[in-house]
Amino acid sequence: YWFHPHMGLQLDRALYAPLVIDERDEPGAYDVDQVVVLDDWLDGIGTTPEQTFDGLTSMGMGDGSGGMGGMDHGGMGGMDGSAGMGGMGMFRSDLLGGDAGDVDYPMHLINGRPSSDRPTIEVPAGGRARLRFVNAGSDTAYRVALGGHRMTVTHSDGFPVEPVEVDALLIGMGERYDVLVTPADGAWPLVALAEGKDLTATAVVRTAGSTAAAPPADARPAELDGRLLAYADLRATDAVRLDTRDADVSEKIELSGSMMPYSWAFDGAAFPDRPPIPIRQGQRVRLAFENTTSMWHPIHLHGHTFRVGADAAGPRKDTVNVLPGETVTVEFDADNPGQWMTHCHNTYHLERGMAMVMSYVP
Ligand SMILES: [Cu+2]
Repeated sequence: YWFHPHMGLQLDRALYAPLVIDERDEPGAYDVDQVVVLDDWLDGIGTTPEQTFDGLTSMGMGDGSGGMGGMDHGGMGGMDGSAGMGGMGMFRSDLLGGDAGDVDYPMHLINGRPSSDRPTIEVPAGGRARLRFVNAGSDTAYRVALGGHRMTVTHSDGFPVEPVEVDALLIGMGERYDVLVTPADGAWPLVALAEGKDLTATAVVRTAGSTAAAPPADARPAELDGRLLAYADLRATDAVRLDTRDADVSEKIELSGSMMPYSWAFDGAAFPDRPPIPIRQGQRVRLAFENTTSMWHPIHLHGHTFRVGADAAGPRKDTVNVLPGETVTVEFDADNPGQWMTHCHNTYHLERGMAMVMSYVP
């Protein structure tokens, strides 16, 4: 897990930390336990997050000349989109169904470090490492692979899944995956490709005592284009499955909005205007997120871990990527009374109001 604020754009200034909860009877056997936090970075080397947000929200407003009015105010560094903004369909990804992101980050980080100062993860020779990936980015999905190796996925958003072997993972903002790897002797590139943005964050996985040369800092291992984990590959373990039963509350929520004007919301109503969904303790709740926008959204629910899809074996998660044109259905049991947000985990979409409340009522 990880914890972080939902106040303004603080998340894009790295106000967050990982949180690892060890199971009392953790069945996994591994020699190294390493959190791998992925992040997109611009503060101090590009525009500030606030300037970036102002630039995005001023698109399509102003004088309307060529649809770019309003972009000429201070801090945006001109009209070429090079100063933090990557809107206007600049970033494309087939894996994300179209528009990959809104913000042009100059740098991508693993555990707070750029590729020029990349971290090394040391694993005993012949040993097994558990890597806990967290995408703490604000506007970037990462495609992650370890050169020369496959990874065995064991957990989705903190919940166990039946182990599945893949070459690469696509991780949306807010998503977490745990994987096991047993590196062969040597030094291997762990690469997080900023999906659709053509930049990488990297680390080196090195076996103890290996004198192998470090892989190039700009390595793009073939595994990035190998077998990619799909949600359909993930099956919750028996112990954490959510049984199938009729929903007491069933709501469709439209993911709505556009780049111009820069407007993101649920059902066309930015927070707090979308009415809360009332739920009662003990109810089964089904939410269908229908994405009618041209951009993907990682949708996150607070206070609960839902099941993705209608199958009892669907993975337990709390964040799910919904691609353009897709409808993703999730279910959860109302077992944690309170007022809980569900929101898009794109920090800039959230700041624009892509959030609403699940409200427990008596
Ligand atoms: Cu979004």
